Amino acid sequence: MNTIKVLILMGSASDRPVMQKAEAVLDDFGVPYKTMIRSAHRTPEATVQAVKEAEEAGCQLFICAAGMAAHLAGVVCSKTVKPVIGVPVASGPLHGQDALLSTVMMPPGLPVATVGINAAKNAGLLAVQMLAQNDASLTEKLKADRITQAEAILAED
Ligand code: RP5
Repeated sequence: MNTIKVLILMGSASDRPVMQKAEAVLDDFGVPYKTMIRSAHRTPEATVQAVKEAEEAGCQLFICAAGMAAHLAGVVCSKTVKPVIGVPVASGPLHGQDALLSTVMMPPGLPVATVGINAAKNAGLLAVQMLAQNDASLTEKLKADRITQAEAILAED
């Protein structure tokens, strides 16, 4: 695996349309990442292996997206002490309510920073904010992004 700062994992290829918004943010900020499809339930061993290989490649944090009984972020959290951001995906008959609770309600001692249902853009931005703690260039880009957002809202008057 080439050097990366973020590993994006998603439970199924069907999650990809949602997660492309996180990829777009990382692309915009110039953060090197890799995306893989790994499932807590369908490919548990391969999921653990992906975490191990990502850390060896320099990965600083994980973004994990899954729908329904969404245990991917929790399983990844159990295998690393790097930050894990969870994205509950609205797939299935409960429209992401199940994934939200499965992702956010971790037992004490194993935190997953959970964003809103399908909120992949925020997951990408939170990842950039975490990396910006040790990167002045990313900090400046984030400040510029906030100004751009404000200007866009005000321009809608
Ligand atoms: C979850 O089940 C996946 O993350 C996806 O959101 C959902 C449905 O998966 P597919 O049946 O589309 O593969 O594990």
